[in-house]
Formats: sequence, C-alpha cells, structure tokens
Amino acid sequence: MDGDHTGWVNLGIHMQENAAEQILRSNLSEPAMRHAIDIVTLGYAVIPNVFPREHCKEVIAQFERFYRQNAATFDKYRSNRGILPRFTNLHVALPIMTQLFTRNKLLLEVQDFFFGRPASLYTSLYYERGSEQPFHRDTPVFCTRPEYNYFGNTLYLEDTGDDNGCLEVIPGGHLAGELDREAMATRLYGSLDAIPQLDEEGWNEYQKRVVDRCWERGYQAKRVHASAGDCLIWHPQLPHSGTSIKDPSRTRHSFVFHTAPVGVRVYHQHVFFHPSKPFPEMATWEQDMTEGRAVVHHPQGIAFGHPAHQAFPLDQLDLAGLTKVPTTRISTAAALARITA
Ligand SMILES: O=C(O)CCC(=O)C(=O)O
Repeated sequence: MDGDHTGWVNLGIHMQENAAEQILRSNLSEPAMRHAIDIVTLGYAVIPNVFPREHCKEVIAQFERFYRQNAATFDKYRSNRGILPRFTNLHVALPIMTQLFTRNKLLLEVQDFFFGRPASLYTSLYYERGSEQPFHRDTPVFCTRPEYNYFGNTLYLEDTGDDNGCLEVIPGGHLAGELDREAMATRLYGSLDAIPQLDEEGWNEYQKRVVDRCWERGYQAKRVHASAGDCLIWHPQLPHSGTSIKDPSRTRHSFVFHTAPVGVRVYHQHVFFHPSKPFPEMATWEQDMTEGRAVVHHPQGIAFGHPAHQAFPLDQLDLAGLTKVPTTRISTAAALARITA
C-alpha cells in the first residue's frame, strides 16, 4: 500500500489491525482512551464541552466583526438563499480559531498517540451555516504517504440539530475497506499518469461506490446532534455528510479543521488514486509555530471554497480588532527538530 515507504513516519495506529489492543495497553488518560476506542470502532468520537459556551460566543463575535469589516468583499458570494460559501483557512486571519486546535487537549492527546508524533493543523473550513454535503470520505483530498495519516475535526460553536443541519455519519463505514482505485483511475483517465489533482468525476464515482457498499453491508446512517463547545473527530475513512437545513434562517457556526502528523505532506486525488506509487512523505511548506504546535503556513491567505473558489490575500482585508496570537515562522525541518527534540 505504501510503495517505497521510508519509515520516516508510520502507518497510524488507527489504521492498524490491533488498534484497539494498542489503545487499551497505552497510557492514554481514561477519557482519551474512550474517545480513541470510539474512533477505531465507530469511526468517530464526540468530546463534550471542550470549550465553554461563552468562549464559542466570543469566537462567533470575532467572526462577525471580521465579516462586518469586510462585508463589501464577501456579500456578493452569498447564494440566493443567503448562504455564504465555506471559508477555507479562516484561522489564518482569525487566530482565535487556531486556538480551537492548539488548546484542544484531549483531541491532541488522542491524535498524537494515533500518529505516533505531534499532530499539526493543516487546513480548515469555517461554516456559517450547515454544509448540506452528500456522504463522502475526505481521503481523496487529504492523501498522505503512508496513507490515512489525517483526521477531520469539527469544533461546534453553536448547537446543531435537524433545523440548522448537523453532521450525519455512517458508523462503521470506515471499516468497509478500500476500493481498487487504480482500476477506477485507469478507466476514468486512460493512464495512472494522467490523474488530475482534483476531479469531480473521480470524486463522485469513488464516493458513490463507497456509500453503496456501506448500504449493501447494512450500515445505517446516524445524525450527530452536538452542542456548542463539543468537538467531533472523524476517522479519515469515515463516510459523513451534512444534513439539509430545514430552517435557512438558522446559522450553524462551526470550525472544521484537518490535522496530520507534523511535517507530513498532504496530497490530492493524483496521489490517492495511485496508491502503488511512492511520493515524498515530508512537506516542503513552512510552519507557523503557535502555542507549541505546528500550523501549516498558507501564503495565499484565506479563500471561499466550493462553489465560489475565490482567494482573499490577507493584506487586502481589514483585520482590525481581532485577537492576535504570537507565532514564529520556520521550515518544516526546523519544526520537526523543535517538536521531536
Ligand atoms: O459539518 C458538515 O456539515 C459537514 C462537514 C464535512 O463534511 C466536511 O467538511 O468534510
């Protein structure tokens, strides 16, 4: 599966057959152990009350302040229903969001253990309302060598339910196995050397076949109603979706963030659909060291994701009045030396 894997970073414990045994033998704290077991057995875990409600309100207040100051830039991207596209890497502009990662103690304990090295913050998505996304696995766009060294996470800033759209998971769907991705890619693109980095057709076909397999095997979907301050972690292979929003006037502020072992390079579909081919395991990008954790530096600033796909460099935005958090920019090699020393 890992081609010429150099052993610089290992297959995560969450991907190993005896994961549960390793968790139970570990010296994780009791709550971290429970959440780790949920992740390997169900495919997800909810850590309750990671941040107090008051803190969630403060994060939303900073988002609203930022939005107001830049409304002339952003308003035109709202849909006819008033829905704002999701922001990509908003934590770069609002460091109070980065702290939802750096101060998330149990999450860090669990993920450092699974990765076998400190977790780092790779990218994020900020949702003002529910995402209404169909069921999918994230792995085609968060592909590492070795594979599956990645977690998806949400810190809910408001309560979520059927009215404002919540996350829906297929418990156990992470254990439904992997497809023959090279056969799929050869049929779709003619050659394994012609796989695009991102391609909707490949994405849709992969997701449909995974989800069909889950239904054929009798897995059942489950809605996760979370409260403000709860954190949800999902296994890299867990199929999940955002349910439809029944009441479009209701917001569902939530911060989704993507984690990987420090220094690990993350690829897209051209690597995911070609699992037999070795690719460099180590990142070449810089890291913004924040509160002892590596946070991948994104020089392009923030962006609107699907369907707008529009970047907004930070120097063109009004960031006045937002919490600042000290960071130091260093190379990935220096971050590794510092963190693993
Ligand atoms: O929170 C949601 O509605 C879904 C989030 C999601 O599926 C994702 O960001 O991959």
